[in-house]
Amino acid sequence: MGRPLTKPSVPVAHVVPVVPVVHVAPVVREAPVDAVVRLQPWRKFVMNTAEECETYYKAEIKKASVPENGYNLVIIGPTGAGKSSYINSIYAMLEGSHSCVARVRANGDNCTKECTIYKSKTDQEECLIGDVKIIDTMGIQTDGNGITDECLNAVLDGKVEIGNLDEKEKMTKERTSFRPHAVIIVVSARHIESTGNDSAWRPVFHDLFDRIPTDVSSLIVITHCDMLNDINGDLNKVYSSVRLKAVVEKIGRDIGVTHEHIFPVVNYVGESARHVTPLQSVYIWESIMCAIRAAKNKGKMIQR
Ligand SMILES: Nc1nc2c(ncn2[C@@H]2O[C@H](COP(=O)(O)OP(=O)(O)OP(=O)(O)O)[C@@H](O)[C@H]2O)c(=O)[nH]1
Ligand SMILES: [Mg+2]
Repeated sequence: MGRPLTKPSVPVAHVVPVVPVVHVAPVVREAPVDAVVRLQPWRKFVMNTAEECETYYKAEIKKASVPENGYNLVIIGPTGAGKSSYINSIYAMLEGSHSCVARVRANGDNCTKECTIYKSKTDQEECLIGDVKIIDTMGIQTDGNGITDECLNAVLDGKVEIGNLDEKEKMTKERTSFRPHAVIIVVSARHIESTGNDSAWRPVFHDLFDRIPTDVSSLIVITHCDMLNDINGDLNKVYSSVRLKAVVEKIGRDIGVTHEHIFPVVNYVGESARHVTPLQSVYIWESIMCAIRAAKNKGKMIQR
């Protein structure tokens, strides 16, 4: 059994006191409002411990991603949001150790320069996510330097040129064989927090959703949650962070997404990438489970 995610109710032990009880009027101190709010999780874990959650998510993913179903998950979002890091995080969990399949940017430059497809190296029967392919894309930028409109449309239509396929694969693949079954829109919590209501990003997101074909599911993954002030790297605080809750609400309000399709994660980057832990993985498992289920069920999940 691992560490409980929420405090289980402790049974009251009946102990006979061996020393006389001195009755002192209790000092009642009211908890600061902020502390009360912080302790109230706005989202619950499905199980009591991170390990139990992992077991549950893995079983659900296995059920949804049977090998004969090949699903394409396309990752889209602003440059620097953490799209490639999210893919690395998924593979880190699948492999149980730090994975660096996708190149992540280290400085200001946008890093992913071409659409890249990732699939598990292990046999489909053995791989937890079966024949699920994850397609990384170039970042969206408001200054016109990111992914082009044409490329974005091609990605959403499955007709994009995938950079890392060898010539033989390119020849044998139908160009539409990369049509997405689900689109994962990756946004940074810090970015959303810092954008005002008149932000240039709002029309970009609206435009993006309008382009997603109606039979393709979409969901949102929020990265950089560890960097919000009231989380500050403490993964236990993700679902009780007031700031993150505000970010989720802002996305829900501005983009028109229901909260159950928004998934906060902390990617395996930097120091945290050294060890894959159940607690950090829980958030990522939940998002990928929902993406695979969405791919299986099809149909747009965004309510606008
Ligand atoms: N602290 C923290 N850093 C993150 C997280 N996710 C990504 N990063 C960092 O954010 C930076 C950008 O990550 P990338 O994965 O390259 O972002 P991207 O969306 O693929 O960027 P482009 O390829 O340029 O579109 C890197 O320095 C990552 O280490 C996260 O959840 N927490
Ligand atoms: Mg990238």
